[in-house]
Amino acid sequence: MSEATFAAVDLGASSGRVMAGRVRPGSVELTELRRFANRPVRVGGTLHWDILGLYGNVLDGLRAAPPGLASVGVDSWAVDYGLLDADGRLIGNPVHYRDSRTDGVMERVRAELGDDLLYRTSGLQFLPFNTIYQLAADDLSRAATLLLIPDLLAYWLTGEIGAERTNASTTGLLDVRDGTWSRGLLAKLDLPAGLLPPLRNPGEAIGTVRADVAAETGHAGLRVTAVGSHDTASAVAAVPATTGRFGYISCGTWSLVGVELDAPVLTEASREANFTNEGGIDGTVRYLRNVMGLWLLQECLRAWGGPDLPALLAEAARVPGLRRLVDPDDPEFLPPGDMPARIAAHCRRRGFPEPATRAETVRCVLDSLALAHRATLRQAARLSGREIDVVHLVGGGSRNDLLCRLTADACGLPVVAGPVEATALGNVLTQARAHGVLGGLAESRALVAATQPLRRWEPSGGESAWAAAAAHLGLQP
Ligand code: LFR
Repeated sequence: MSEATFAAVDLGASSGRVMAGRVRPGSVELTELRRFANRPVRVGGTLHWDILGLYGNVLDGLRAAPPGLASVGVDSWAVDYGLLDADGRLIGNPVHYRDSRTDGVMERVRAELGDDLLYRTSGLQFLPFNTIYQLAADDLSRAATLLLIPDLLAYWLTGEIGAERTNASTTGLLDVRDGTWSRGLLAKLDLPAGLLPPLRNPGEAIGTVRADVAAETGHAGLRVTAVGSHDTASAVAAVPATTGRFGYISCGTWSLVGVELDAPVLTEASREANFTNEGGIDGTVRYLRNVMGLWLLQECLRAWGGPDLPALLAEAARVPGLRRLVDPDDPEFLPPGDMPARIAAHCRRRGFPEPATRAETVRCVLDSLALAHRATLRQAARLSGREIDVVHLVGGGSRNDLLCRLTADACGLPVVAGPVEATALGNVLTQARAHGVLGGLAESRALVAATQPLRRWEPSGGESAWAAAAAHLGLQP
C-alpha cells in the first residue's frame, strides 16, 4: 500500500479527539474530525471518568470520517481500567486515577511486597495511582476481566479482548524484562486468575468493528489496529528526533520527561530517583519521570472560571522570573481542588512571597515546571548514561511559548517545540507501519520532522539563576 487514511482516537485527561491521518510517501496530513472535553464526574464521593460519554464521542468522530479508512487505533491516558463481569458487561464506571480511594494504599503494598521486588519486576516509578495500587483498593468480587481504557474501547468496537503492551507496562504488573504479566506479583497480590487478558503488541490487528458499530458509524468492516495505546508511547513515537542524543518532554496535563533507551535501568539509584521504565514502540524503553505538568495551570484556570489564556500568558511573560517557586511534584498538587490557594500556601512554606495576581501565579507555575524539566532531564541523563543535545517538547504544551522559552533557558539546551498533536500522529504512524505504508520508527520520525510545523528555542543564558533556584527547592542543580 502506498497511500492510506487512518483514524486516530486519542483521549487525554482533559480532552479527546478523533483525527483522520492521510499518509502518502513523504507526507502525513492530520484532519480533526471531532474534539470534545473529557470532564471527570464525582458521584457519591468518587471521581469517575464519563466513559460512555467518551465512547459516544468516539462513535460520532468515526461517523464524521471519510469512507475507505484503512483502520482505526485508540490511545488514552494510562493506568485506569474498566472491569467486566463473566458476561463481558462493564461492572461499574471506571474510577479516575486522581480519586482518593488509593490514599495510603501504595504505602501498604510497598511495605508488604518491598520496593526492591516491585521495582526489579516492573521497573515502574512509584505513583499512588498505578493500576496495581488501584486494584488493591478495588472490589474485584464480580470481576472476570480487566481492560485498560483503550482496550475497553477497542473491545466495545470489536468484541475482542486483549491488553496492549505499552499501556500494560504502566500497571505495575508487567515484567519489564520479558514483557509478560508477572506471575510472581499476581500470586503475591492474590489477583483472580484470568483477570488480565492476553497481551498484544502495537501494530497487531485487533479485529473488525461489530455490526452495531458499523451501523452507527457507517464504516462496515473497519479494522481496528493496536497502536501504542498509552498516549505517551504514541507521543514519543512521533518525536521528530533526527539524532539519538535527544531528551523529550511530552507536555500536556502531565510533563513526561526523559530519554528513550534500548534496555531498562533498574539500579538502586534509579529506584530512589523514582524513574520509570515504560514500554515503547518497537520494544524501546521510555525512561522518564512524571512531572506534574500543565495540570497546575489547568486547575488554576478552572478555579478562576476560565479566563482568556493568551492574555494571561502575555502578562505572565512580563512578570519578573524566579521570584516565586513551587516543587510541582509535591503530592499535595495531585488531587483536584483550589489550586491557586495551594500554590500560594506552598510558596509561603518555601520562603517565597505569595503570588499577588493571576499572572504571578501563572509565572510561578511555568518557572517551576521549567525548573522541574531541567532537574528531571539532567537526572535522566545521569542515571541512564545517555547524553542529551536537544530537547523535544511535544503535545499541547508546545503551543505555550513562555513555557518553551523558560524550558530552553532552564535546561541550557535548544528546545524543539512540536508537533502539538504528537500523540494522534504517533497513533496514525504506527497504523501506517502496520499496513506497510511506512518503514521503521526512524522513518516515521523523519517524516514528522520534515512535514510538521516545529519551532526552535535557543537558551538565552541565566544558568546561575536557574541553578540557585534548583538548589533552593532541593532539586537536582
Ligand atoms: C499522560 C499519562 C501519563 C500517565 C498519566 C496517568 O496522559 O498517560 O503517561 O502517567 O497520564 O495515566
